[in-house]
Amino acid sequence: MKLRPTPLALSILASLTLLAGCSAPPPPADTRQTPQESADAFIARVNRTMAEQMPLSTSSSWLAQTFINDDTARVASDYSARQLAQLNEFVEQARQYDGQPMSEETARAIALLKLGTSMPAPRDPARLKELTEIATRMDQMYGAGTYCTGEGEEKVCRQIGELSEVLAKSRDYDAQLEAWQGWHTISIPMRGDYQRFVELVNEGAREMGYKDAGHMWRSGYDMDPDAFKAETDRLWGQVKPLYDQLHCYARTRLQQKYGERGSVDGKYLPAHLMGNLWQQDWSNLWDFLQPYPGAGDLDISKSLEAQRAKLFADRVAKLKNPESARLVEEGIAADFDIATQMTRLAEGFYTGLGMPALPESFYAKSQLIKPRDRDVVCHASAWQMNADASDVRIKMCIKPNEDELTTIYHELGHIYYYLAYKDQPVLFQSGAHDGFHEAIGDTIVLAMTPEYLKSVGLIQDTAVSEEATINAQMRMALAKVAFLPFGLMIDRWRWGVFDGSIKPEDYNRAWWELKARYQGVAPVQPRGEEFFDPGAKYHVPGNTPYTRYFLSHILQFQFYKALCEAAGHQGPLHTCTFADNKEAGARFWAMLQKGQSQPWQKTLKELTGTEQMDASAVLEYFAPLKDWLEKQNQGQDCGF
Ligand code: X8Z
Ligand code: ZN
Repeated sequence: MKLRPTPLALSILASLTLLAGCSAPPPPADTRQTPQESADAFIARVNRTMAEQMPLSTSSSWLAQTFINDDTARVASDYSARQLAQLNEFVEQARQYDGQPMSEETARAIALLKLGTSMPAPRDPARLKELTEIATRMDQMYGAGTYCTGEGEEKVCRQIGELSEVLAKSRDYDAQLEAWQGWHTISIPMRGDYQRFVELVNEGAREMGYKDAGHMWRSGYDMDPDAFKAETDRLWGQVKPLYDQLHCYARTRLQQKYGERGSVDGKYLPAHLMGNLWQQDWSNLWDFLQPYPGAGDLDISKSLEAQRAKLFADRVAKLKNPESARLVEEGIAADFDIATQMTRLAEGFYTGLGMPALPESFYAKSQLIKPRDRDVVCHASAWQMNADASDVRIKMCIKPNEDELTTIYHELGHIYYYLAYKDQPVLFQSGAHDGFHEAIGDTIVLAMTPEYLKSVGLIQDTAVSEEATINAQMRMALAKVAFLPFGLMIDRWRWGVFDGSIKPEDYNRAWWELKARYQGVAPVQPRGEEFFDPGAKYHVPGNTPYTRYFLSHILQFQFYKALCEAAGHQGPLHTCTFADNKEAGARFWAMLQKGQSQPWQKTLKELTGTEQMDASAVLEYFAPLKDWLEKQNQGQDCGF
């Protein structure tokens, strides 16, 4: 992850990105401290240096993720090392201001500087270099992850896209199991690297004055890190009863579909049957979890696939000589056309709120579809390439389905945050906290009601009935409620790994214990320590903190409710869309512009009237579904 300013999604750039790296050794004179430099002057110099160095370091990360090979890895590791060394130097220089009087703004900037990376690096140059090389290698290993079967001419290799597609579409028990297990082979070679990575970031965190890297991560929330942990427990307690109902319903349906094999020990959801490699989103099980088939057709994926098929057919119809090489070309062109149309649709939601159009360079420079000729990190991310945000991009491998469409809205949430806070000093160019950054696009996804989907031609009709309401609620719940315990368990695992309570010889056991405890999910065959299943989830090798997504899944309902109120919505919360509402857009934009310039509690209050994260808006939104689920689950032995 990047150093400070680079916001979160950047974060996604992961371990490599640290914000400002050096442009070339020796460090420019500006990075050296002059005697008697005031704290204000020091922070101004840090901001200036980071802004200057941002384009080169982000470009090196961009290349390493969009063109995976040893050369890009070498360059990216090198920039990451320079940047981390630079950060360590700035943090060291900042110590001289400890306890001195200074403006609130400068004190905040200095505090943020110390939290400027999720990959704190040892000061020792050899170990710092080792760390950045490991981080880059794990990131690229994940991106290049491939599962092959068969030999010679029979050899078939599949990457994350094809394997995910099996879980999304096939209902064959064994085909799903093979795809799931196949993907989990790609992380086996990461185990040693990860263990060393943990030692090195812990050393870096300790040198900065934290107990370990997890303690450092928990310190980034304008509150005591222990209180922060308690806060996540409290929020989880608020939503767990809703999750339990959804879990029980899904398990019953799985058992109806797969018999005894539909659950593990009659309690847990089988990891490979949830439509998603990590069981974090169950939307793909719509075919058999849909409460009322036919009541309100919400099959957006079908409609996007049809649009892509039409784009392809129109291209083929124009061909004079449709030989197979041309058909492949036209297929790729159609993939690109539909990906661009989906992105323009998402942009339209933001501009409809009164936000600016994306710069044209966004479309020229983004990676929207998977290139044919090389490995890339397909995991979606949003990039701010320079401090004035004149160059912003997304990197995705878009396919025409609902999941990907909502991910585009999510990524554009990051992009609009970058655009909104571009006039802040670099150290304040970040989300109010990282959960805010993750929540922007998702708040908009909540406003994609059936009425909105119809207005943009993604569904034909909106049905008004109790059945249709439950269907629409279930569609959201499979994405948002199913996610909640997953959002929490990843960092429960990493916090334990960083503080030493989870030992390397227990990495996998601890992982599955947490999956069982929080998500109620289990593998159908033993997953011993010969595997390293955490490494099969992007954010672990990518070193992106994950609690942000849990917080986002609470906050986005608070934001949504506030924006609905701003738009004058009357009636039940789940019926609101603020699409095209300029008042809601202005309120949202005002929040984004603040960036990280003030404590998040203040920012939250300005939008919602409260300083607390609170799941009551989640519960209000899903109240109809919760009632319905409780009725469905009557007589079942729920719980896990
Ligand atoms: O990683 C992401 C985004 C990029 S910040 C695509 N998300 C999490 C995930 O995929 O695991 C969004 C939801 C959760
Ligand atoms: Zn994100």
